[in-house]
Amino acid sequence: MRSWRAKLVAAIGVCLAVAVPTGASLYLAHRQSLQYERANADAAAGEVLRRMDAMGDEALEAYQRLAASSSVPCSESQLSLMRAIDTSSEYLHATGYVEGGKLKCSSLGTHGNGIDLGPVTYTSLRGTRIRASVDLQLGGDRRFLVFEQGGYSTATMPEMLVDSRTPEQDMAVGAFGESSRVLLSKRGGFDPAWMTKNAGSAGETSFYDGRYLVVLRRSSKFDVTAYAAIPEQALRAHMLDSLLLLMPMGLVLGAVLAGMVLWAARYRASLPAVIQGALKRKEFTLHYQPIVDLRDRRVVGVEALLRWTRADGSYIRPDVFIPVAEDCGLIQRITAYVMDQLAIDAQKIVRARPDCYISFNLSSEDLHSRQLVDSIEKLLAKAGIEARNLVVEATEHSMIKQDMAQNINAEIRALGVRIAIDDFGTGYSGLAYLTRLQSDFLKIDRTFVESIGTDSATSDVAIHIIQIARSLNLKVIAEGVESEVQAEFLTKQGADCGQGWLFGRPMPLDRLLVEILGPACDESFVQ
Ligand code: G
Ligand code: G
Ligand code: MN
Repeated sequence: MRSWRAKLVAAIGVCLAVAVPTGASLYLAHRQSLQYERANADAAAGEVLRRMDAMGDEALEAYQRLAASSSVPCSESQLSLMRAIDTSSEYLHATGYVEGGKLKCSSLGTHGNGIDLGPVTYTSLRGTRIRASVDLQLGGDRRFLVFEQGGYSTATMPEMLVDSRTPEQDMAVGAFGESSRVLLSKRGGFDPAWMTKNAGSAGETSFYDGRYLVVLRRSSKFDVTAYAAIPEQALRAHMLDSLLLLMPMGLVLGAVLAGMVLWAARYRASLPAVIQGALKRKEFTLHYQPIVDLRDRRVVGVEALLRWTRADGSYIRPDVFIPVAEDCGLIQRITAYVMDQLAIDAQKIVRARPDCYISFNLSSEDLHSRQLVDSIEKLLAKAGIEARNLVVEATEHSMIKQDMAQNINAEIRALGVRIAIDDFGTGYSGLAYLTRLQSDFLKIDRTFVESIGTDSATSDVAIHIIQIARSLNLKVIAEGVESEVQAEFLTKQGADCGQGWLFGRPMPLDRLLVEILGPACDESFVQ
């Protein structure tokens, strides 16, 4: 059942390891190509807009210069001014004089009765009369964009506004009158629906209409909007390019991740056998971490913590192998091992400090078997220590089968051995349960000590746990105390003891005996 579940978890892990990077590379390719194309379209629309604005500026300047010159319309001096304007401007093909809708004369010469310019297509917001497609009768079928204001006119070849090179060959570009919605110049495909989209207050917008990715840029000066549009095929081609670049990376990453998942699964599957071997070869050792009275910082106890260094020197953390041992039914053998070692070490600790206690950790399986009580009795006898020198630590979680655990708890306490509830606050048992359970110490989990003084949601939990413990007459041990600030806060709130790097890290027995167990323990913690 367990191996079946482990296989399922591994299979799901492998699927995710492959699917996530592959999916991510697809998504990235899509996003990247869209971003790239949008930037291209934006640059192209920007270029059209720049030319439209430049042409508008040139036209305005031409009307001003012609109006300012006091020469008679169509006089020789005015024609030469028109020619001068033409040569100095980039986008104006011709400047001229208009009367009654007819071009009487221009920089190209006089036109007799005048060339009929045809109907005005629309009048812009600033009053310029615009004719979108005028035959100036210069031969051929060339059509001009003619602007007229105050009797003077300018003519531009619309192709000039859109003939710039674009990175995408099939990019469509053009410009239209913003308020009139009249197309002024275009190259490539066009959809009148684009003109109905509002470029917004920023004067710029982009959208995908199902066939084209379109960018609109509205002039801040004139009543015109430029656009650039990239057809779907071009988008797809670029997307494919990005994908060809990103997909192999995604696949390699997926394969590496899948390999890691498989490795981790196999490693975990092989651990039970390795743990059994380690028990035989005695690769486990116990380290001890001091527990101090918070008022005077004197050592009142030590917690035994299991350490596993393999023959090859690699270190395996208890949070890795303890859950595996619990899963595969090896935890009771580990506990027996710990208690064997403890019998030897406890004797030395108590000899050095008769008023100190030693605590050790139990798992849920341990608390479900009466054998534990016998083992504890044997341990006390073998070590030659008193019951008051021993404390067992059990997590809330480990007491799930409440009735069973409650009975064994009671028997342990009947021996005079005290019980600490470990990692308090991380389990899920109710308060009612805590009142029924007989115990002596409550250990505040280090996550709640860590958050002291921060504005995280759990920063007040330590205060509440201390209050609960006091109302139940339990001594409070705060775990994971790393700073003076935490220690002072906990002392002020009424916690009794502290354990953590501030007072001492877990260490081998010989170091504990030399460095920590100096002055006598505080009597009040030993009954
Ligand atoms: O100190 P350390 O990081 O090694 O502890 C990690 C976890 O392993 C802690 O939750 C601790 O309670 C648990 N642990 C350490 N030693 C033992 C042990 O001997 N038995 C059990 N069941 N758990 C232990
Ligand atoms: O059994 P328990 O879950 O209480 O184990 C205590 C755990 O906390 C061990 O893993 C131990 O190494 C670790 N620990 C002890 N003191 C500190 C500390 O001050 N800071 C941190 N981060 N971990 C600590
Ligand atoms: Mn513990």
